[in-house]
Amino acid sequence: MRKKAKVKSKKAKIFIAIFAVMLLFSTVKAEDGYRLWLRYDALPEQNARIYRKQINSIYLNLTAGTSADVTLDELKTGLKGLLGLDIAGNSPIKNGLLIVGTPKSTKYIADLKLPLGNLSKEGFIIRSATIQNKKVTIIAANDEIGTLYGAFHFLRLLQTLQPISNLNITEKPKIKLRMLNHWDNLDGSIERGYAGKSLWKWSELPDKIDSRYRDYARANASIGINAVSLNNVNANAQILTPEYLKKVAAIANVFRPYGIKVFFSARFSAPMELGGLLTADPFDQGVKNWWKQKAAEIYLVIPNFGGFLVKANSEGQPGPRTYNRNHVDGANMLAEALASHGGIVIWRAFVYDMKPGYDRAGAAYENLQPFDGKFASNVLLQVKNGPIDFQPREPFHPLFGAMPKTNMMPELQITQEYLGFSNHLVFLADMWREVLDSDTFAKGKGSTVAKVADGTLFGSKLTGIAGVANTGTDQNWTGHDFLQANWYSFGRLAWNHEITSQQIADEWIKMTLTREPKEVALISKILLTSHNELVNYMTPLGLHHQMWGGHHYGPAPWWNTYSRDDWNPTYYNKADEKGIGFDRTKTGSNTVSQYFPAVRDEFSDLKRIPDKYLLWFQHVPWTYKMKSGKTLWEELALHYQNGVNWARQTRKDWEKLKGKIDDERFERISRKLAIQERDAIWWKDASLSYFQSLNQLPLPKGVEKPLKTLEDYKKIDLLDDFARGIGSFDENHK
Ligand code: BDP
Repeated sequence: MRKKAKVKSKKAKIFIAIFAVMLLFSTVKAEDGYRLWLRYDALPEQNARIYRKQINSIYLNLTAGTSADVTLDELKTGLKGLLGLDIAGNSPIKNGLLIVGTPKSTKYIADLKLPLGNLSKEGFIIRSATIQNKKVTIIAANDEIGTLYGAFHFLRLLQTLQPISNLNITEKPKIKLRMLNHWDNLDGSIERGYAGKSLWKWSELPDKIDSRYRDYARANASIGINAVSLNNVNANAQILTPEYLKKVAAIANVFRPYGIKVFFSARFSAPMELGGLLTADPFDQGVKNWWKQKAAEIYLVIPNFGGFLVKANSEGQPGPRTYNRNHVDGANMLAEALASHGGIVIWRAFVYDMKPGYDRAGAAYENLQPFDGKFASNVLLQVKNGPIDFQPREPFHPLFGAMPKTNMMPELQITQEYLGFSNHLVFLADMWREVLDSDTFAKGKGSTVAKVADGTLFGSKLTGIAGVANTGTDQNWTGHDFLQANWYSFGRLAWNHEITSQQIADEWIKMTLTREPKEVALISKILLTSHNELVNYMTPLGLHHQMWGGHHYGPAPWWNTYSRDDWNPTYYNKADEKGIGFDRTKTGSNTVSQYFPAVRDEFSDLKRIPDKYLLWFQHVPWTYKMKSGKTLWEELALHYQNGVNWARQTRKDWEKLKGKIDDERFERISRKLAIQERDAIWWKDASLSYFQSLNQLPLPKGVEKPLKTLEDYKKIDLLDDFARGIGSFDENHK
């Protein structure tokens, strides 16, 4: 008996030991994506050994504010993880010392007389130096927040295995306000959010502070994001109540050391909804007073409050035009309420009203351009990258360059409302580069959108760029592990719009997935080809808004039943038996004339317009001979097919990475890539079936026949989980 019991307990012990090891292993190696690009796992020993000779201790003596703690914390965590170093904060001068501070806080830095002059608060210098005959590295800035950005930059050098022996880096952000816009509702849902619920737990706040707020702030600071608007632009006035202001203040407190200011969307009719006023007319004294008092109340609770983001008179939102006032009247009234507190108003230019025979692409320009020079100096006009609405590809918005006396801020969408939600891998840095590099010709050649955004074209002092966030409560933050790269890219480009998408891809891959050169090259090929190919299988050659209305996921080029014409795909493709495309030239809506002459002339000329914008600006016969010598129909069909081929090839490429990255992420990404391939085929087949039903032309060689009939595609209920790819994929996939 006793022997048996002993055997049993021995077995039990072994079992417990195995279980414990497994548990340890699973916690250490849990590759759930939560750590984003800030993983700090040990570097390969041969690299770490070299780095440890160059860095082995820290001197950080910042006392001015709270960013000091987080800077020290970050460096300690980073250097411990990457290099295995245990370091305290105040080592004496010796070889390998990392000195972090401002000229005010640190005499060593003051003595070096570094050219920090025009680096503002956020810039920094990282330099290798010799002090008292010892080789040290300096991270210096004018302000604590600059040292935090410098620390993240330095850690990135290690994470991406860059040399650090002879550093001479000077960085400062090109754009002042680098902002995420969350479209989060106060009930926890997210408009156009595909990665779970809202990160903000309003019912728990202000008493309970979710640990994710800090992790989120840290991730943002690591890429230079310094402003966050918390709630949906389709706003609920409740956020302006004293109860909610306390909650917002609690979030703002977590963000502050990370250099992040909080904003929120203010509902224009709040004085009526909360204040019991009978109007929200911006000229009404009672209304003005209400906003002034509200602003004072906000700043008492949140001293570094950023300001309001406002969607007015757009898609049912209230605004000044409800009272026969205009956008300037509304924006300036709010701006005045915030001005004495240093707050700003971000007024959205996403305004379009349906009129008979109108072209939605021209609406924002018509509504806002006439007000150039009239907005208060603390107003930023936030303009979407393209004239319609976050399509897979749009030409740049004609308002860029057209309002030289107005502070203007591009709005990009990181969340993939029209680009396959969090199911499709697409690297948006490429798309954003295309927009930022677009030449408006406002002041001759070289007047790029980037120069409008950074203020250098017209000398604007208040500059900004916003991205609609793709984060949520999913453990990996963004639903698809790869789409973390878009959050990362937005921050990097907002900081420096000159870095290439190749560089951003390389950094992100090395920090997040692998540093093995062969694998990095393969993954970066996937990333850098993805945007073009997604456009190919969804909306090639300038097609746009071909998604089924409402949720904007799958193809429905035949859809024409919305009461508002401009929500119907047929309104945008104008396809019939003879041809396809939206004529925006002189013979059509002529909204191409909103661009400066050089651009207008290029896009109006069938011979000169780049293929990628063709059907955006021109209505073209199916039989039109393209630059390639093929007909438009052949080209179009081949573009769809190319997109499908890419999706297939990408799955094959991904398979090659099995065993090269951890199984968890490998499997999760594999499943998403399978959905993407299925959807690419669906897009091609549904779109070509429809167009073919109009033009009756045969498919060119090399294009696969659709799997189903047009009627089958029309029947797919896009509201079911299968269609959106979030149902059980394996059951449904064929
Ligand atoms: C559209 C979205 C809608 C947003 C709107 C906006 O479909 O959910 O509210 O943009 O930007 O793309 O205000």
